[in-house]
Amino acid sequence: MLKYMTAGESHGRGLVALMEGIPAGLSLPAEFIDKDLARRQLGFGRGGRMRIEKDRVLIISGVRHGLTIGSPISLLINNRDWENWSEKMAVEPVDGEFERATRPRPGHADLTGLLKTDQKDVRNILERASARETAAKTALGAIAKRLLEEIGVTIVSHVVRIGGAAAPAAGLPSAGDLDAIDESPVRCFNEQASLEMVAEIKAAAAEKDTVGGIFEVVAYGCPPGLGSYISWEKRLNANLCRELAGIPAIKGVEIGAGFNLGALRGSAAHDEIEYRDSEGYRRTTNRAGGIEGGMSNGEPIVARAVMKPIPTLGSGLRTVDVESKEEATAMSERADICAVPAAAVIGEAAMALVLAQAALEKFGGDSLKEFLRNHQGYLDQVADR
Ligand code: EPS
Repeated sequence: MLKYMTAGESHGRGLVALMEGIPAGLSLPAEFIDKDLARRQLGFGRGGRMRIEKDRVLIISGVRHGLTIGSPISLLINNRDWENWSEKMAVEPVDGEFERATRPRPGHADLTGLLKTDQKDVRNILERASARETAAKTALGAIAKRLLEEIGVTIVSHVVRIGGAAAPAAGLPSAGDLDAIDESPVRCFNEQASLEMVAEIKAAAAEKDTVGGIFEVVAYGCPPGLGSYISWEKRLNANLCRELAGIPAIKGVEIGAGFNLGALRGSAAHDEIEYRDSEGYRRTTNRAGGIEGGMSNGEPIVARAVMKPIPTLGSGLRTVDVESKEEATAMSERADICAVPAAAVIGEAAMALVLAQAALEKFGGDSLKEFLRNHQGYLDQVADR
């Protein structure tokens, strides 16, 4: 069982992540995690904060001499910006009263968070609701990716839409394309569409507006049988949707042909089965996005998620001041114009966490050796059928 949790406020001292369930003996260099932290910071349209931070992980526990030892792994990512906030976000009581943020931004957690927790300062809500948390999630996802690498599972993400600019429907990028995708300022695998996406972001910025989009995440190398048809909480598709929808600002998730399946007849919606001596069972198409009956079916796992435009607008939406109850313009914090390229990297983490969880459930093992032995035994069993 893989358990994980994050903590930390956007302008607090730092972010913390905790993970239990990774077997002993897995090589886990901090640089492996740092690489994804850096990738999460990229993308045209990010705000000023990304120029302040240079996220680096400090592994506090669970790793010795480069290898996991089976105990909980804990991570710390310091917020460089903390030095500008150490008083405003002090843990200890401070003298005097700070001006409260009272003009909640529509689209954010601000107003409902205040009502729910019976607090008066929007800052107490937004500090945790901020997508800064996703740095910690990305770090956890990198650990999951490291484990998955051992069983030949690789994950790639790319941006397929930003506002009105969409990448043409083409084949899926492979894991080997990841570096080329990361080179694009919007992490799009099509050069022309990249330019159009950058133009969309520039146009939104010029009008003090923001823009959302859609990213796709693909996992290669999953054996058939991760997840289960037995009950809802073990269904791989359910867990993938939950993890992806848990990324801030995600409003929709689809797997494979997704919402388009609603328009198709059954005869055109499924993936017929073939058998080849060299490859075993395979599908002629992949409309299911690699998941049938709540289980991976051996084809690439394909999920897409839509991110709404960031609700913090330079221009400010109409709101109500929660102290005076007067009409007001929503507060404007520093924010991104577009964070879809970053969300795609976080989507990789979501996919990795779900697949690592399912793989650990299927193969178990307290040591990497045991995990790999069980994995290989299962592959042999499948090959015999
Ligand atoms: C983010 C850090 C935040 C924002 C952004 C994502 O830092 P700051 O609030 O200091 O600018 O840049 O989060 C949001 C805009 C949001 O609405 O959640 C990060 O590390 O990714």
